[in-house]
Amino acid sequence: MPFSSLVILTGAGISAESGLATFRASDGLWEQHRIEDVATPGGFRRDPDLVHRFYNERRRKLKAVAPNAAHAALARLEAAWKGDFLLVTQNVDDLHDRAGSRRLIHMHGELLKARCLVCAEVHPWEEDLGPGTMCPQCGVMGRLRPHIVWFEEMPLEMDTIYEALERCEVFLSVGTSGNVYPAAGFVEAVPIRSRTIEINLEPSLVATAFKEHRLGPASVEVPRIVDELLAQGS
Ligand code: BV8
Repeated sequence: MPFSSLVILTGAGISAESGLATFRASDGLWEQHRIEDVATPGGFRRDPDLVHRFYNERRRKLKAVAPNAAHAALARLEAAWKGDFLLVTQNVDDLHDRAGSRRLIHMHGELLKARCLVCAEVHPWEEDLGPGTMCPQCGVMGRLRPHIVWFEEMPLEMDTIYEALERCEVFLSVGTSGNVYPAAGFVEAVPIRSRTIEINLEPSLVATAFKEHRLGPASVEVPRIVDELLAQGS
């Protein structure tokens, strides 16, 4: 089965070795803040300055880190893969982009983009956001939000993602705890005969839904499976 259809899902674990904290590790980002205070629409309505500070800090940190061997391996796989290929990330960092991934969907949005609540324009955004920030498109001040999908908001490009899942022959999940839906349910949406592989430091909450498991750091296990997939062509 040369170069079958491949869908890959990544989570915060693939960026951990680049130095970005994951969400549920002991040093997780959420430790300093309750999820509902910084990653929900209600939290932003209640205290926009707190939410802006939370994302401004993460945007600054992102400039100081770099993609790791796992990000590079997935970009290499995409470049050499002759079948259908889609990389879906839950991560809002740009490490897959910087590693060269192109057929990539950021289903939870992107830290380096801002969206205007007045004109809905999405802008690339590397600096801080705050009450004094003006929308380059409509000129209104202080109505820009991080282009991030918060809890209770609909993830992006779900139709494209489910179309790819429903016809994929290989589904690979890397570095996600299986806490957050709908991403955690993707493995249930692939055809029953597909190859399903989970790479993680420890079994995720949905590990039993996968046929194959590889426990270990992404920087070791992802280059390894990429070499195998390219050698087999499937
Ligand atoms: C939705 C952006 C539906 C923010 C994120 C009530 C009302 C509405 C919805 C719900 C509800 N109750 C529950 C829900 C569903 C909810 C949900 O799942 N909640 C959870 C907490 C129970 N989901 C949603 O709200 C989603 N939307 O359902 O909309 C809807 C329907 C109709 C109409 C409207 C809406 C939206 C979810 C998106 C939230 N936004 N991110 C931000 O980043 O600031 S989610 C956030 O968690 C990140 O994106 C992160 O990627 C994601 C998942 O976490 P993981 O990536 O898995 O990271 P984690 O730390 O958990 O795990 C890391 C793993 O890596 C670990 O297993 C670790 O062992 C491993 N690891 C660590 N190091 C390594 C490693 N592995 C390999 N190598 C290493 N070196």
